[in-house]
Amino acid sequence: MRLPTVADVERLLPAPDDFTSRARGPRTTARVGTALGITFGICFLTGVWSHLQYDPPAWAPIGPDPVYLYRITQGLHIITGVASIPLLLVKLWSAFPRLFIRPPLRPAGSALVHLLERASIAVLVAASIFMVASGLLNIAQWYPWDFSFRRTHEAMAWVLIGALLVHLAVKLPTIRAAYSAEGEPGDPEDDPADPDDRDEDGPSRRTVVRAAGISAVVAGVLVAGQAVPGLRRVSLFAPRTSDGPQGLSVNRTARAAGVLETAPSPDFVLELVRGSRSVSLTRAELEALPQRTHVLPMACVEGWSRDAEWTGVAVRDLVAMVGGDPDAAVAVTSLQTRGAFGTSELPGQFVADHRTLLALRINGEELSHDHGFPCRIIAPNRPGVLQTKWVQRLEVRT
Ligand SMILES: Nc1nc2c(c(=O)[nH]1)N[C@H]1C(S)=C(S)[C@@H](COP(=O)(O)O)O[C@H]1N2
Ligand SMILES: [Mo]
Repeated sequence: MRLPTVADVERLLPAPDDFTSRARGPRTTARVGTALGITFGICFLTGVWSHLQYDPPAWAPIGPDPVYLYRITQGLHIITGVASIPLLLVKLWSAFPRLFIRPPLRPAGSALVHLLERASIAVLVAASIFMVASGLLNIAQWYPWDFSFRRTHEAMAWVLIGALLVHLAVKLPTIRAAYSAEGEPGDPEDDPADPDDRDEDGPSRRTVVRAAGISAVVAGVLVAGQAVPGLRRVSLFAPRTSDGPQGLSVNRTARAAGVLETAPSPDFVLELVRGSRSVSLTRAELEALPQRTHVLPMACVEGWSRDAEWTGVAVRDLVAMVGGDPDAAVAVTSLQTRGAFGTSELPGQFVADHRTLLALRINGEELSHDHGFPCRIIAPNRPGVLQTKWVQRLEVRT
């Protein structure tokens, strides 16, 4: 028995011409690719923005205004990310036959160029799939990995955008040609009288491009209800549209945070610390301080967001009680014993804003245990993960 040769294996693989669907090919790929470029572009920019809001650098001090900014950018991030999924699938399908192009073996130079181009596409496809999959799993709050979601998702975004730019540069002539072929007389894909055309299989290019576009819009609408009030009822795919207690979803429950006993305890006191000065306040004492009420959104990184009416003590009033400046930064610590997000840092501009509250009530009711009883932070234009619940200690930085 002889071993199969390269030529034997080659004969078993399909060739690009074996794929007969007339809807595949550069014109479909270019159109769906343009749409995908737009959704990926918005998703990338809003993602970078989210990282800046999460951890504002000194050169980009992001403040409390506009109040709804993060709600909008992060809503868009999730909507465009999800809308990318059908576009990505159709694009891969339309270019799939090209995977079977036999690389030129000579001259060595063109073989190398071919290899590099394929490698960049491999990186692009792998990064795209990783971004979409890790983003979706994060929305579902399922972390079947050991790495930090935030750091890895961000690092891969840069890999993706780099590979995308290389891909665009390499394909620019093909993309141009694909667009300029549109509407030319004798366009074989659109001529039902063309006998060649009738031999080919499947739906037309127009049908496929249109279906990809409609699927992207439908996918986007299905998650949009997490953030857009009017779409709530049609958003079947939004994992957290359902009203949680007091009209607001819950990400981490009191049980998951390990505060079931400490948070409702009658011994609870809020510690207010500045240098060597410190003040302890019971919940009743907090309630006796001047209260303010503001309507502010809760906007989670996972794309869900909702307005609520919050009532509590302005953080700047508390800072003043220990003699701090009205725009001093404040370190927030919660009672939480398990998992991430138990602490946060309020930059000075948020403290200075009288809408930044240590909230005691939501929508007119006492905070429920899952929403952060006895007290929680709520500030305008902040990512949800920084709106710390079950606050136990506020330390003024100056
Ligand atoms: N201590 C603590 N606070 C927290 C969290 C947490 O895990 N621990 N989760 C945050 C996240 S990710 C969000 S989106 C908001 C949600 O607030 P809610 O559960 O009251 O709707 O709380 C934030 N506050
Ligand atoms: Mo969140």
